[in-house]
Amino acid sequence: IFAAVEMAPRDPILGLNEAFNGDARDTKVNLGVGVYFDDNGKIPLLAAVKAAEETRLKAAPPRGYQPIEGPAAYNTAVQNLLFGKDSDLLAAGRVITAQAIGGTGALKIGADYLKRLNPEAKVYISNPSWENHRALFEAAGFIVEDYAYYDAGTRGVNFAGMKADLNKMAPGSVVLLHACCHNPTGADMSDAQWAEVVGICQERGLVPFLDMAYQGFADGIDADAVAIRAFSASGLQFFASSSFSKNFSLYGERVGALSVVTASKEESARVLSQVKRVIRTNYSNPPIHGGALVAAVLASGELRAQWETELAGMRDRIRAMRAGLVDAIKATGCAQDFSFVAQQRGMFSYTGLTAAQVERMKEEFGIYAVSTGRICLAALNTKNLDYVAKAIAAVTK
Ligand code: PLP
Ligand code: TYF
Repeated sequence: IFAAVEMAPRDPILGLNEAFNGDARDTKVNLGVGVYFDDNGKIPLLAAVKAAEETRLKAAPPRGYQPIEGPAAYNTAVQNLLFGKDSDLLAAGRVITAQAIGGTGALKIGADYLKRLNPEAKVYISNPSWENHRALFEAAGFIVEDYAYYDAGTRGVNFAGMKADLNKMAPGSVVLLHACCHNPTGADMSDAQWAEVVGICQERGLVPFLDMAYQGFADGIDADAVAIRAFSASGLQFFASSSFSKNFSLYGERVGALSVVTASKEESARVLSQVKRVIRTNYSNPPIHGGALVAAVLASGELRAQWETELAGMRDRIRAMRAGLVDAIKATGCAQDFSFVAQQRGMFSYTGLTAAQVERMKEEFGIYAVSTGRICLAALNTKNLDYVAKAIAAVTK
C-alpha cells in the first residue's frame, strides 16, 4: 500500500532544526525557528508557570475528560487577555472561546468550521505569511491566495497595495491578519492603518480572522491587542486564534484557543455548538495540563504579576538584541545600514539577506536562518551577538 508514496517536503522552518542539530561546530547559532531563548540560549521555564505547576502536582487532581471546548476558567482567561476584561462584547455574551491545541490547532478548528459555514469562500493571507497558514487553510479545502503586505523597499507595510487587494475581494472572503508581531517580516500596521482595514472589512463584508501568536512581545499585553480591540469596537463578527506557546514559553504543551465574535448571545450558543462538533471529530476534547497552568497563573494576582514581569523581560531582551545587532553590525564597518532591524516588532526580522547569503552564513559560520532572510532575534544573546554581526557583515560585503 505504500509502494508509490512520495517523500513529502520538509517544513522549511522546522527542517532547519534537524540540520542545526547535526552541525558539529560549537559556534553554531540557530536563528531559524521562532522560539524565545534566554541569554544562556535556553528556552525558559517561567517562574510563574513553575509555581503553578508545583501547586498542581501537589494537588494531584484526577484526569477526567475536559469539556469539548475546554474549561470555562481557561476560556474566560483567554477572552480577558484578548478583548480586555471590561469588554462590552464579553458582557453581551458575543464571544465564544474554545481551548485548542496551540495556535495551530485554533487555526485548524477555525478553518474547518469556516469550510462548513461558507465552503465557497476564498481565503487570503499576507504576502509573505507564516508558511503553515496557507497549508492549514488548503488542508481544510479552501483556495488560498495572498494580499500585498510587505514592502521590501521601505521594509514596512505596503499599505496602499494591501488596501487595493482588500478592495478587490469578494464579500464573504476570509482575510487572515497577523494581530501583532508579523511573522515573518516584523512589520506591523499602525493603529490608524488597522482602523482603515476594519473599515474596508466592514464595507466589503469580509470575514476577518486574526491570528495572535505573540501577544505581549511587541509593546505589552493590551497594546498588542489593538487589532482585536479595533475589530471588537466595529460591531463586526470575526475569528481570532491565539497561542500561549511564546508568551508563556509553553511551546510543547500546545496551549491555544479559538475565539469567535458573533452578533448576539443567542447566535453564540449556536456557533459554539458547531465549533464543538468540529472539535469532537478532530480530537474530542483538549488536553488538561498546559491550559490548567495558564488558567492558574492568570487567576492568581501574584502569579499573574510575576508572569507580566517575566513577559516584559522577554520583550525587553529581544529589543535589546535588536539594538545590539544594529550596533554590532555597524561596528564591523559594514556599508549596509541595518537600523531597520530595531524598528521591526516581535521575534522576527526580514533582514533582506538573500538565499545565497543565508547559505553562506550556514556553510561558513554555522549560523542558520530561513532562506527568505528571516532571522529570529530571540535566539541572539550577549555571547553570540558579535559573531552573528560579523557573519552578516561578511556575507553582505
Ligand atoms: N501563528 C503564527 C503567526 C505563528 O508564528 C505561530 C508560531 O508558532 C503560530 C500561529 C502557531 O502557534 P503554536 O505554536 O501555538 O501552534
Ligand atoms: O515561524 C516560526 O518559526 C514559529 C514556529 O510548522 C513554527 O511559528 C514554525 C513552523 C511550524 C510550526 C511552528
